[in-house]
Amino acid sequence: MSDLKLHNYFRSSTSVRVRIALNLKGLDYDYIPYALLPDEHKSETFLNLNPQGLVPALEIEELAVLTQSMAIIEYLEDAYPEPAIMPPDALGKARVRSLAQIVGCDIHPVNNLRILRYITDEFGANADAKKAWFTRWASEGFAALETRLSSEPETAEFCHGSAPSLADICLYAQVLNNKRFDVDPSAFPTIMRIFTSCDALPAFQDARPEFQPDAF
Ligand SMILES: N[C@@H](CCC(=O)N[C@@H](CS)C(=O)NCC(=O)O)C(=O)O
Repeated sequence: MSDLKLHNYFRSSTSVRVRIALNLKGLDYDYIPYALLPDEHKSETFLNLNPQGLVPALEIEELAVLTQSMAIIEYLEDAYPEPAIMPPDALGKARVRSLAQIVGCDIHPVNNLRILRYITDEFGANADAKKAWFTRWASEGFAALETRLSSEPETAEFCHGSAPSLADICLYAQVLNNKRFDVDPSAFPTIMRIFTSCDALPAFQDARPEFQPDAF
């Protein structure tokens, strides 16, 4: 039993993000799964934790329930500063947040399960249309991310220097998501090079969907 309980789902990319951050910080946590397809995240039990009905939520025993993956990760950074996943300087922090938010604010939200369900239920989108929708927004965001990462001098082994940061966490989780929808990675060589660097680290590997207890 740990003081930290992660309410999440194996395939959820926002859950992947938080699992990576917990792993990078070397924190043990209890894994509490919610299957999204049968809507377990809409159950009274989960809505009591997060009225938004979205995973992940990080429960800190007797203290708080945190929601929103970026806020959870920034909490972990504040509460457990080592190893750092944000640069020390203000400009570096702004750059890392900006890269991370291309994924977190501009790619992921429009491709979430509830959006894909909505375009299916309200507008009759079939599997091909959903794939086209997903690819449109993922590719547009990744094109900008690729341009920045390939041209900005702060990019090195990882998005920002030689250690993984919040930007790498978001990049990694989104690359895994893109694979599910067959988004062609060939246009994004820098992103894929950084993905490979991340994938070599156990903290990232161990967070992959296929290694979670609820994976099927
Ligand atoms: N901005 C939120 C998004 C959370 C989110 O959308 N989670 C997805 C899984 S990746 C979810 O719970 N989807 C359920 C649904 O769309 O019904 C975060 O970063 O935590």
